[in-house]
Amino acid sequence: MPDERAVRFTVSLPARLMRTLDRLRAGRRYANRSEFVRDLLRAELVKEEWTRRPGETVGVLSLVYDHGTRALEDKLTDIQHHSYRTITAALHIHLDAHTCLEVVALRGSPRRIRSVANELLALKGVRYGQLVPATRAKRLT
Ligand code: NI
Repeated sequence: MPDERAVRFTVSLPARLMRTLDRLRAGRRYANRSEFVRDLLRAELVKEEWTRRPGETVGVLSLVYDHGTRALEDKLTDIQHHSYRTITAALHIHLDAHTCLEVVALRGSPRRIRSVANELLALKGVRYGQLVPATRAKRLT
């Protein structure tokens, strides 16, 4: 982490909004407002990375699917092999006799990651899935 001095500044908020800030901070177990506000700003930077900045980023896709759906595992594997440059790792968990959870790590442009994720999510037999944008954290400090 670069050695950069913290800068203090004063923020004025309506009392009600300040109570909301403290409620959210406490609910998410932050010990102080500064660390909470820093992470809110970092979350905005990740959003910006995924919407406005060119270049490579990373994401995590979860997939829950029925192990018994005909040819689904073959299709999932085919797509993952075809997209081997984008999919860096996959973890398969057998949740019960019929249901699988797969966690897939993706790397590439936001557009490419979304495209591969959507291809996997759209397969028949995938019951639930969610792409979670992550970051290479180049601009978060
Ligand atoms: Ni399984």
